[in-house]
Amino acid sequence: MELTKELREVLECYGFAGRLTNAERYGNGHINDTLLLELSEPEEKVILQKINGKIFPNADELMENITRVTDWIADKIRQEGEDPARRVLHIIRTKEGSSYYETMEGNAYRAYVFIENGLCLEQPRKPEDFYQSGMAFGGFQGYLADFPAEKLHETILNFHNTLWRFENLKKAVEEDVSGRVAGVKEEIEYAFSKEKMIVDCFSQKREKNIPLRVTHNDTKLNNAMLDAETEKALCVLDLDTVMPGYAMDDFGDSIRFGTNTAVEDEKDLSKVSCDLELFRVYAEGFLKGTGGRLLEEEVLLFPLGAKMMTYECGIRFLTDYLQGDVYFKTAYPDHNLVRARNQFALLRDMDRKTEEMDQIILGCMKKE
Ligand code: ADP
Ligand code: GN1
Ligand code: MG
Repeated sequence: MELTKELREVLECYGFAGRLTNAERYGNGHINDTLLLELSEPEEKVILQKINGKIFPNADELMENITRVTDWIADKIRQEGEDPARRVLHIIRTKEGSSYYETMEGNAYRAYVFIENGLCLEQPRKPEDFYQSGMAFGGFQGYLADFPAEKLHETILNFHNTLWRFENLKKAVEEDVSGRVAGVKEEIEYAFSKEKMIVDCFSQKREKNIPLRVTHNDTKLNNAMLDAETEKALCVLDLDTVMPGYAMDDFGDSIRFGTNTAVEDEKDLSKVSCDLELFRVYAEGFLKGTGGRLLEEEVLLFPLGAKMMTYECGIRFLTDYLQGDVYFKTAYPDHNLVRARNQFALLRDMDRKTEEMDQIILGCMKKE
């Protein structure tokens, strides 16, 4: 890959010891631009990310969160007598000792030590993979259970406030800036028909006093890393959205992505469904990872968390489609619409399977 003037400026400020031998785009994230840098003499691999400034305008607060959380987890791992090297992200500092660098153009870049021999999957190859990712995300919540939440900045306001997302969709429909509303009447109608579920979820959280915890908030399977050799959980990546949140949402977002029998942008909706066996193994792994720290009331809301996160992601894709694809990276013009339809198909299937999901959760709670 040809280095731009800006990238050369970034490399200069990091002052890596080795000579750059290769730089290429890496991973499948929808938000940041991720590069893998390979250096030689001495050999080193680095993940360099251009932080998406439209989504995260305050790099200072963002990186302060990530520094605090990664330092905290590394300490916990050391206290367990283990080596944190591959178990948590490690920020590489600039020559001046900063956790990120802002270029002359005003873009923020950060660098992480590349974790060797890791696996980030788009779909579980087998149920055990999903169990392990449950362990990783549940464990993440476990490590942060006594973290002082008030020290965290809210990097994206209203991130998992589904009611706010719903209002945003309504606004996007009214404004119709891209003239796309007429072509997606059916999807909009379906999204609007779910208002009761949102309201009901909010009342349940209030009535049951569901606590706010420090959560990851973006628990997609490809944000957890497994060890390629042992196939066991290694660490959790993509810490941009670590903020106070609900356990049911971290659980639910993983279910949305990982139990889907198709990929998130599969166009053939007959392939989309929620795999209940994967739902069960994830619940087991996640609960094991949290180490019994969650209240019964929180765990009982897990199936609703899965439906809410699937719905929320669906309306976020649909809103972005109506707004002209300004948020998520897209590879073709209808990409966001395809993703929205996919999430709605998954939600329809989850609605059919709610009772079974409830039974599975009850079964897991008995085992714990
Ligand atoms: P985005 O916010 O765009 O999703 P991520 O932080 O999730 O960006 O990074 C995208 C991908 O890059 C991850 O899914 C993973 O495959 C890879 N990745 C990120 N950080 C590391 C790391 N430190 N070591 C190895 N791979 C990484
Ligand atoms: C984005 O960054 P990435 O690709 O892991 C998004 C999530 C969505 C997801 C849908 C900061 O996640 O909220 O659920 O895409 N992250 C942000 O695939 O908006
Ligand atoms: Mg990611």
